Amino acid sequence: MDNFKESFKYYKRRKPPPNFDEVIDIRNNLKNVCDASAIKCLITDEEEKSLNTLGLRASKDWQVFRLETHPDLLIIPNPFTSSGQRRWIFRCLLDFPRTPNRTNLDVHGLLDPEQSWWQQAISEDGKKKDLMKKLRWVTLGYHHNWDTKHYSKELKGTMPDDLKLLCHVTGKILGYPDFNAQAAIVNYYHADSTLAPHTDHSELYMKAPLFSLSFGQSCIFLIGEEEKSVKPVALYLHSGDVLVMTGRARLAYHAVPRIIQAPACYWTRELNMQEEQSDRVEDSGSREHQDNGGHKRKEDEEKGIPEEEIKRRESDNKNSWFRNTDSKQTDILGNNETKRLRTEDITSSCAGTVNFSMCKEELVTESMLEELLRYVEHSRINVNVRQVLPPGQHAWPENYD
Ligand SMILES: O=C(O)CCC(=O)C(=O)O
Repeated sequence: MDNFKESFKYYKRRKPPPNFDEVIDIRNNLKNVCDASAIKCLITDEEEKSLNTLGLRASKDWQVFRLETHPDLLIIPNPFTSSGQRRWIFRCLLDFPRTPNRTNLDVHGLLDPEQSWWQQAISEDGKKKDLMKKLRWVTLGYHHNWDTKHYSKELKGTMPDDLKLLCHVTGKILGYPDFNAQAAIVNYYHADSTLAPHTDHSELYMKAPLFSLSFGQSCIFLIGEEEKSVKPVALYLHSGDVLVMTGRARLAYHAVPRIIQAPACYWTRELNMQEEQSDRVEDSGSREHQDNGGHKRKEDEEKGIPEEEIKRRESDNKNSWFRNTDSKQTDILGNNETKRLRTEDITSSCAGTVNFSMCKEELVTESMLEELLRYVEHSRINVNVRQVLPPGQHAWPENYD
């Protein structure tokens, strides 16, 4: 009996909608979940510094959980800052879907290889062809052939350095210091998209963990065992969540039966906060509140906002791309106009970072920025990163086709 399929169909169902009571939501309830933060390993100062560059919070602020039923499945609820999330969203939309990386649109001849998917998708012609909705996947590094279920020895794009570094440092924190990201599949989901039950077994080396980063809209993720007869467990994945499949979970059936509206725009959180603060300033008529972090903290405490959330907000604020200088900070808080996204802040912040290459050259106009954020208001992006070859092995076996 395929109990996995039954659960998949159940959570996919529209009429009547399923009951979501059993779905694990780590942000709200730790039922069936264990705190595994104690497994975190030390990283070097250099690596710790790189976290900030990669849009991640300090490792001491990360939480790690395991499911009671699946102790090899590790979940880090949103280790990203809001600006970090935006940065990765832009990477996935502006940079990754372009030659030499491969997309599902290549075989249809719908894309001009000289231009990025995004440039074409926002053009009048691209809108007619509905290119925005038609992009379903991009492969980075070794290309995965969906028909043969094999990686291609020859068809290989570059693995972006920032993504490699992100997985390397995250792996090190979780006790997998040798992880080497060699291939990634970036999945693009819309409201009605699903990903059918499957296992990931095309990699020649299955002992390495698999890293899965989620951005934009939320989803229900099902994780079972190696046999389809085992009924899977359902959990929510929200924007910024990092799922790491190790050990038995690495071999387990999994699927995405449903995209769910995100409970919050985690990727614009600190911008919303600034709006809130700015509104508050306008309400109170006093500008003294603006830079008074202590006051804000006290107010949040009085409102009953949990300590972890307060810290997260403080850290978001500190790391925000939109607060490059003190004078800007005052401006942002005091001036209505600065409630909007500031293109020039994004581009200049991008320019200062390692390998977030496209952002610095690309014409990120205000309308484009709005369009980028609109995309994730309706869609989910998942970056699924794998090691393909065993450690130290660079060549493919002779008989690999
Ligand atoms: O979208 C997800 O969370 C899972 C993606 C996945 O399982 C895959 O790409 O193989």
